[in-house]
Amino acid sequence: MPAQLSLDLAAPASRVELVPGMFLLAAFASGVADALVDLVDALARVAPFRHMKTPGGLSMSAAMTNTGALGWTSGPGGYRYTAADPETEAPWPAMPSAFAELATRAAETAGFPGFTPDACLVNRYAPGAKMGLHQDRDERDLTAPIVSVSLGLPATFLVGGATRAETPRRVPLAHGDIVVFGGPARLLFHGVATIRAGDHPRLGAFRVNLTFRRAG
Ligand code: MD3
Ligand code: FE
Repeated sequence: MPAQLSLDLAAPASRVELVPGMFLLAAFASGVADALVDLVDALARVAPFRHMKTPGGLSMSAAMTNTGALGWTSGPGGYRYTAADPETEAPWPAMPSAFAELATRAAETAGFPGFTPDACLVNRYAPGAKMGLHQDRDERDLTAPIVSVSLGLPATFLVGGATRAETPRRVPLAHGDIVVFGGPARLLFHGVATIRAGDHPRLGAFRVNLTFRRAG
C-alpha cells in the first residue's frame, strides 16, 4: 500500500503563494490522507507520541514523534535533532517512502525541486492545544524548504513576519492541505492557534501535522 500512495496524487494541484516563498497546495494530499494516517498510527506504535518539555521545563501542548534519519527533540539541553529516540535509545523509525515522495512532489510543485527530507516531525494536537509563535532554525541547511501536511481537525496557521512583533496572518487549513515554506518565507515566525473541539471522520478529536525538513 505505501508504494502506491503517490499514484493517487492525480488531482491537478492548486497553488497559491500566500506570502513570498509560502505556497498553499490546497487538498494536495486529500487522496492519500487516510493512508498517511494509517502510517502515523503504525509509527506511533514504535515511537509513541509524547509531550516534550521546553528547555524552560514547560510541557508542550502538542504531542510529538518523529520518523526519518533525524528527529527533533526538546528538553533541558535545548532543541536538537537526534538519530535516536531519547525515550527508547533506538533509531527513529525509517521514513515511509510514501511520506518522502509526497514531500518531494509538494516541494517541486511549489517551485523547490530536489527536496529530499531526512526528518519528519509529527505533531498531534487535541482540542485546546496550540503552538506559540516561533522560528524553525535548528536545521543545518536553511536553503531547503519545509513541507507541512495537515490531517484531521481543521486549524488556523499563524504566519508572522521576520520579527515576533508583526501581527500574524491567519490561514485556515484542513485535512489534506499542504503548505510549503521556502526562500524568503523559511525563517518567518509561525504558530498554530488553539485547536477547537471537533470530530473528524478519521482522526476523531485530533489534528496531526507532518512537518518535513532537511535537518542534517
Ligand atoms: C516555517 N508546526 O513543528 S507547520 C513545527 O502545524 C510547526 O504543527 C506547525 O511549526 C504545525 O515547527 C506548523 C510548519 C510551519 C508552519 C509555518 C511556517 C513551518 C513554517 C512559516 C514559516 C516557516
Ligand atoms: Fe515551526
